[in-house]
Amino acid sequence: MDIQKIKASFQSHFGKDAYPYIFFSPGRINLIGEHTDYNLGYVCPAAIDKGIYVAISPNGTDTVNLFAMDQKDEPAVYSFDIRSGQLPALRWAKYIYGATMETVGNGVNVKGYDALITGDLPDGAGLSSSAALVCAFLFALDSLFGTGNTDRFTLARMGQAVEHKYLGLKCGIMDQFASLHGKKDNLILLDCRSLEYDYIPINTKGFRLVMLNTCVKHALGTEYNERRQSCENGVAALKKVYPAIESLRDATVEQIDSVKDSLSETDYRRSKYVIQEDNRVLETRSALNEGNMQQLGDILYAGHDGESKWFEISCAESDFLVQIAKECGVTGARQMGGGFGGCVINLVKEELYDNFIKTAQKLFADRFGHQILVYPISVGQGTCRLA
Ligand code: GAF
Repeated sequence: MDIQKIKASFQSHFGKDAYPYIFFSPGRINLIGEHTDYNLGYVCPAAIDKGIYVAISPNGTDTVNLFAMDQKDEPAVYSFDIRSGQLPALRWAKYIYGATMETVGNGVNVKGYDALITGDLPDGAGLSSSAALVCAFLFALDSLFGTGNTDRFTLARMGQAVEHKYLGLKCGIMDQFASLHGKKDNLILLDCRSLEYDYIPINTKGFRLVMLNTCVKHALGTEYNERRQSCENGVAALKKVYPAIESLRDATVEQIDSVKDSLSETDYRRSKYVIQEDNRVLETRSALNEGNMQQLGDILYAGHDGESKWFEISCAESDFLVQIAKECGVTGARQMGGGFGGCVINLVKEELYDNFIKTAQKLFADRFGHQILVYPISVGQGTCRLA
């Protein structure tokens, strides 16, 4: 993205004298560990080099004026009074209102500001555009009106609170954590209970990581929260027999099997998926450390199978792409993110790459009547001020 162009757009929208600061927060991929974060387990995300850019300047009033220049689904302009306590009706503005209110709640004396939002991250693609938006604002408001020293763990928790309180999505902490803690060319192995994390350099020599966007958009909501409820039901059943269990992170496959009869079939299946997915993240760490790409690929396929059949968060388009990947000899593939569409991540041998992409594009278009989008993965830095 061209910073000068962003500044020029800001100035033409808000008036020539305005001179904005520019902040950036990235989207994320997740190699493995889906729906494990709110079960206090493990995840393996990374920030990507695409994200949300915010040009922002205090305006000396109590009013926040927003211009979301790429917005197509809803009106692109919105204003609110910081003291009104009125949740915006526009979905995109809710995130910014929430980030503003959480910053106020963190003891910062936030004043009115003008802000332009733009970016190069597709929304609804499972790449966490909403976490990128929220983290960009949390970081910017802390820098502009606070000390700028709020630690990134706190900002990640505030970002999660925005989803919970203002959007009603009972998400975990992975997306906000990854956006804020991204490091170029590194995956993050995060323990979502302790928030201890390790950076793992991405070393996939001879292979490429590529995302194929099904272009099936799905704003996470009821179905996501239902999955979380199933997991909580699983924990409640386990706790009766194993009182030390506080979350699915603490349970083994044998333990969930032993309480199968006290759960609905759906809650049992979903809880078991989470326990197995947690194990897959830990196996992924070993596979990466040993450079065992075949093992990593097998884990990705097993993860997709679990998402599709056990946790029920896949869709026909994602299943189709994973099947094509298998048939083309791709080492591993799975749907990525919260579910119900978005991107499939693929680990492909260099020499198979071109044929795989061509075949996937053709077969997908023949079957579903629209194109997939292809994004080679480039892992970048976390939230920062650019100017
Ligand atoms: C969404 C949520 F926001 C994350 O917290 C996580 O649960 C993810 O879905 C699934 O792994 O992105």
